[in-house]
Amino acid sequence: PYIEAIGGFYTHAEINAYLDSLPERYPFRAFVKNFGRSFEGRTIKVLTITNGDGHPNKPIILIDAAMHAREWIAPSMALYIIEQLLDHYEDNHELLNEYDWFIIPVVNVDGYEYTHTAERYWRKTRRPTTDPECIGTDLNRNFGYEWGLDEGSSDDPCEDIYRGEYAFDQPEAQMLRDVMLHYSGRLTWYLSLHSYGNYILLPWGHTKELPEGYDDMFYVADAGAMAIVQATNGIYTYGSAYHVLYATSGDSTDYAVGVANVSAAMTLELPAGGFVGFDPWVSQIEGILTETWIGVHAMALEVIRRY
Ligand code: 0X9
Ligand code: ZN
Repeated sequence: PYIEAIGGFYTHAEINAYLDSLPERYPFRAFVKNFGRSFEGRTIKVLTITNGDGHPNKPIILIDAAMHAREWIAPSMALYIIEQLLDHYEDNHELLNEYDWFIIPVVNVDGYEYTHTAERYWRKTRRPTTDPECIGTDLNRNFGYEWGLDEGSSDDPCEDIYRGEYAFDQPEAQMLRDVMLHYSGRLTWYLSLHSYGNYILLPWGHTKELPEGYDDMFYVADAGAMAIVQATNGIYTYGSAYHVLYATSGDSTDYAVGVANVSAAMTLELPAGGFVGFDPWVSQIEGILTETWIGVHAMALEVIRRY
């Protein structure tokens, strides 16, 4: 099944079928692992891309998307990155010389499916909560580092930033934790794709303090934002999430840096589109993906230079 990222939006089943087709099309360069199952039993797939030189234990660039179900441009961006690294390998081989890339196009698989079948602007998971009236937990408040702060998350199951009953009570967050811990020590850069707002958000989300290594992360974000701004005359804002956007407690980038030993972690909020921001017209997809790729490419080069 051939998918073209710029061609439209795709369901979880279509994306999984596409991922499964890649190892055969790109032997020795694309590998697919089923890393976990969602609450509703869907398989969550992790795609590994290498340059095929067989070198084990290279440092890793980890990218995920669709932690929030309605942010459809994010999994499309993950697919576009996959296309750049596989179909356009000749242009991008320097990104794969010293690094392997791990890409998880859909983390919140149940929520993502739900936005295709029932409620377009659903954000959270689909697991019932202690409140029979309200379903779903915000995966990006469920990670176990400084989890549970009232500034930046909610204990109310009916809120969109509900943090869950305890850290990692969501299987999808467990899956991402397990990937991070399994490859901890090799993980150099973790990029979490979200929408929207043209932000590159760095840790911490839970405090106004800055983490160790903030300066290097900042220069990576700077490289990405400046590359996009030069190409588009647009605006990108970058800095610590707490300062630039708002407080978040229990998010995946804080966990990556605070626990999983990731050198640089950031949240990329892609540009808005469509009626409400989360729903770009199909005609807007190509522009958003090509513009964002300029930034991701520049950040990857800066990571390679810096770490
Ligand atoms: O609130 C969030 O989870 C993210 N924004 S979104 O509109 N996609 O929901 C921002 C999270 C940023 N947190 C850190 N960088 N720590
Ligand atoms: Zn989001």
